[in-house]
Amino acid sequence: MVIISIKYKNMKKNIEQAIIEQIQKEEHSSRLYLQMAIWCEINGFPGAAAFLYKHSDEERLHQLKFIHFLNDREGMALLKPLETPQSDYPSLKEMFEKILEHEKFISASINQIYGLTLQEKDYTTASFIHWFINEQIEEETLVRTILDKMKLAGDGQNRGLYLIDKELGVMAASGH
Ligand code: OFO
Repeated sequence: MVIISIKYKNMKKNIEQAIIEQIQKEEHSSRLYLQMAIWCEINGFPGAAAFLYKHSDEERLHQLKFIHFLNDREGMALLKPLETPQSDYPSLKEMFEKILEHEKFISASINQIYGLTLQEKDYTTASFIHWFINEQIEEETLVRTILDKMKLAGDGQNRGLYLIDKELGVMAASGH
């Protein structure tokens, strides 16, 4: 306990705390998308499953990015308890609506940390957070594009749904 408290040299405690909470959110994101991938896999959407398994891995990398940054800045990353992710969805479209909602929540959280770094004049952490601000723009845009395609494909019904699933599989294979 004492050993940890003397290590706060590079980072204010409130920023460290905010990053620890973000580590928890990224870990939850990873598990949320993993559970969604499982739902897709057992409900006949292999393309969406591949897309979400991959996305789950990306969230885990985000979690690690925050962990390493905090440890490198002489803080200490801590893992916190996680809530059980939702395991059932009425439709693929509603699942993707949930993903967009979740990504907006994560964007707001990232922006809040950025605001805190400016308030505390911690420009090193502000610079690190920039990467996540851009990443969130990309993620939200990607999910909005998928939802738009679902609308164009007849609100994700029947053949439209099949084509969307196929496209998600192609996106997963090509690194999206
Ligand atoms: Fe970590 O980017 Fe999505 O949530």
